Amino acid sequence: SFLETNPRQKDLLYSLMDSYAKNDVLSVQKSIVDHVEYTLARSRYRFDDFEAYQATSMSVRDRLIESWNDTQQYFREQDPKRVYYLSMEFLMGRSLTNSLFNLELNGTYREALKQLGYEMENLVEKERDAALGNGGLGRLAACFLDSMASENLPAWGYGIRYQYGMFRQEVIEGFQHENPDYWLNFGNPWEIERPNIAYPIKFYGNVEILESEGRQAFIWNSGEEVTAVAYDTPIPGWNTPNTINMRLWSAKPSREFDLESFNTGDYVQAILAKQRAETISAVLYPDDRTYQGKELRLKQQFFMVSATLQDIIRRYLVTHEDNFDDFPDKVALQLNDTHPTIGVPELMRLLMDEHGLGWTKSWDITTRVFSFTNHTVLPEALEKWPVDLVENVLPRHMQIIYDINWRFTQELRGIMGDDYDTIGRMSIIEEGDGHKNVRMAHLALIASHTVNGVAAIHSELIKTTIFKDFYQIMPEKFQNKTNGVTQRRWLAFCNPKLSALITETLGTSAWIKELDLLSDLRLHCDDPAFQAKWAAVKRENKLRLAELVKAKTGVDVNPNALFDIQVKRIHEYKRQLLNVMYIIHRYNALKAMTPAEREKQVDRVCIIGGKAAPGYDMAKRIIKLVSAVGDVVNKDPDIGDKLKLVFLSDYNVSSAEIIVPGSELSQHISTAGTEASGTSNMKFAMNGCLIIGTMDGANVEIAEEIGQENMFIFGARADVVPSLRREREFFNVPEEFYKIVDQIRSGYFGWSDFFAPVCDAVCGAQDYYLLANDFNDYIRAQEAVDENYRNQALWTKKSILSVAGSGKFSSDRTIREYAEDIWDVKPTKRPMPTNPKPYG
Ligand code: IMP
Ligand code: B1N
Repeated sequence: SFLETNPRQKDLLYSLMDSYAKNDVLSVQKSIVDHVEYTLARSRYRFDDFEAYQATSMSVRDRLIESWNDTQQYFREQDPKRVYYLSMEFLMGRSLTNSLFNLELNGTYREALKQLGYEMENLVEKERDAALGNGGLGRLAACFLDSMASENLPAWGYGIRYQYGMFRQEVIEGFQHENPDYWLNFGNPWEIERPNIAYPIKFYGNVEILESEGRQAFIWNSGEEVTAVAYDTPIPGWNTPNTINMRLWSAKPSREFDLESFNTGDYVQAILAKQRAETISAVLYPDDRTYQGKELRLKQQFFMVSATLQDIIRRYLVTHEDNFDDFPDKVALQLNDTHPTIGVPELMRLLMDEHGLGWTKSWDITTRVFSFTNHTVLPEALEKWPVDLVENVLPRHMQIIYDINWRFTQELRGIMGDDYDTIGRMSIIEEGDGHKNVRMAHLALIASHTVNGVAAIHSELIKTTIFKDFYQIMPEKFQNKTNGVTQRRWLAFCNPKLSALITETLGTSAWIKELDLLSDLRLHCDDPAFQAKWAAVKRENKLRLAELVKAKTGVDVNPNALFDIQVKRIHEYKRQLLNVMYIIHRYNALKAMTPAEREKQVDRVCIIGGKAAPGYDMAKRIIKLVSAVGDVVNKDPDIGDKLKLVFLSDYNVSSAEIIVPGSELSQHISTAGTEASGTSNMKFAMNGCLIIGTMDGANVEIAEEIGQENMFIFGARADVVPSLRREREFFNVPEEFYKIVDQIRSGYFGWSDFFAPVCDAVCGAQDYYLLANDFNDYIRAQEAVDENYRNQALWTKKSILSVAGSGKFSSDRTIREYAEDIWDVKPTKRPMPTNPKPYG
């Protein structure tokens, strides 16, 4: 290389940067003020909180880049097997606090800023959330990045740099309004644009088949080409010098000129057509768990995986000169649900058409690198692309999918003969009245060496429901990887007071890396002095949450009340409606009491929050119902502080960081068998919040770890749900339930016509999610909540035991399992940095 033949330049370059950025208070101040002056071009004598936030972030970013560069350099030298996490969503939230803590620079920066006249708390609030995800699936990807960095894995996240993330929700008179989230408006200090890491992405056109030397060559003449440009975000690990990378692709017009428009002289039209390329990465689809057969979405998926695979192959070839034999030993590709599955035929195409490998070799490589995570059994979420659409947008890929399917169905015939029913059910192509669809889950399963569910119950369910036929013939592919969350963001940083108390009590902060250590808190659960400290922390966190509620809703809530929370996407299967119906029941009961009786009841503040997909009519009606019930309850002078109900708008990662620590009871009440895992349940438990929930998703394992006696479990179990749906012979005749439905229907809360469809959806055979069946048992569980809350010592003990039992739910544990059982990647920790910097 240039430097090797020019040792003098190398000496010069080294002497210019022979040490790492210094991390004493004065150096940090200098670096912040330098950024104010030279990067922001503001006056170093006067800059506001937002500018201080920007300059601070850029100063932190300088330090992240050092660590990032050295880590990537080390990975290049070591050339370990790398894992690539492919996801259409990364719900990262804010970065400042997380970066400062992971770099162990929080104290220094806080002090540096204080001396300059700025409070860290205020600057932190200036950061916009990076909300490139819908909910659990996208947040899981973000927790995984944190854990992969902290576990020193040679890992990458790959996704899309949407210009508009998850919409900002405003609730006006109970109705949801969606506002665009143009999060990049004031710049994003955490990303680094890589203009020279760019790949062409093709769409449309046709495929030519050329015969040469007895072999067929396939030439894809595309009809549209865009460029994918890389933007990198450094992801620092905790307590390690490693910093890994999240690479997001942004669509730019390609440099190639569209020949036809050029020749016809329509220069301006040609430019405008190019400009439209940028729409590919413009916006995140806000439809959580519902599949929409939109062409743009397919183009987004292909755009992401094509750029990613080209980048991965380029990286591989740097050290493996045109020989793909070792590719499966160097590359693991994880599909986060089916969304990146078009990467399967794209890898086949790249290997065959661009790199000249044969089918057999390409298929062998493909099936050794891909693994697939399923996140839902809800039929409306399963991706099925119309064959016509795929043929039009990606003609070569449709051919390859047909070829994969032909070979697969031949294999099936070898196994099961002429059982065409089963073969038809398993085929990648779904045939139905004139329409053909590509079943992406089948493609993902066939091409992957492993498929996993995200909680034990869910991993069992996929074997008996959506993937039953596949489980019969390839049981060895099926695994479980119970989800987890990062305890750095979700306990250590978002709940500093509880975190300090835990560290003091355990005598170590090692739990921030080894969460199982929390189990020793059990030794202290009966100690009244410890309980008092624990309760005092919870109270402070409740006050913080009460401030948030006041700021957002104008409602004053009583901090002595039980804080009861349900925050998550609004969806019928999550049964926010069941929660509201119980609140109505509670309200009716309070109204029927004498003032003296009423006085004896436990005070409750009920908080419901979450976004509805913009096209999800029922979910929007449910939001309106929450507001309407809240309006009646909150204004009723008989009720006062006994019961409050608020809808907290625009629930997102940074509001969750306040809500979770301040909650006492949290609701995870999906119909058993519908919530694949849930991850907020883990966060709430980790922060000493008790769970009321069904035996669904990860709740089942949380109950195993924490003990059912420390939770409020109710409702039908998953194994009886199908027969309950069929037979409708409920365990209890829920008379009370139907009375409440009628109360809503009759206009007690206003809007009777508007709520009629909501009422219809839970009556009789329409009640798919079995609200009526579970209602009485839910009331029983809620009564147990009150009884427990009256005994504050008992409640606090259960709160301590919740935290003590949450060690399993660290995403570090999840990632270690993926690394060992699926990816076969090993920790690759770079040596600790030394000053002066190593030369070479
Ligand atoms: P769950 O569905 O309750 O398990 O929530 C999944 C996680 O997604 C939450 O804990 C939040 O951290 C995150 N999240 C952020 N914004 C949203 C949102 O608008 N809806 C749902 N989840 C969100
Ligand atoms: O993934 C989470 C789980 O904890 C939740 O239980 C599960 O519901 C969630 C299509 C999805 N499943 N499917 C989606 C999201 C966006 C989209 O366009 C489907 N999200 C989940 C993490 O495992």
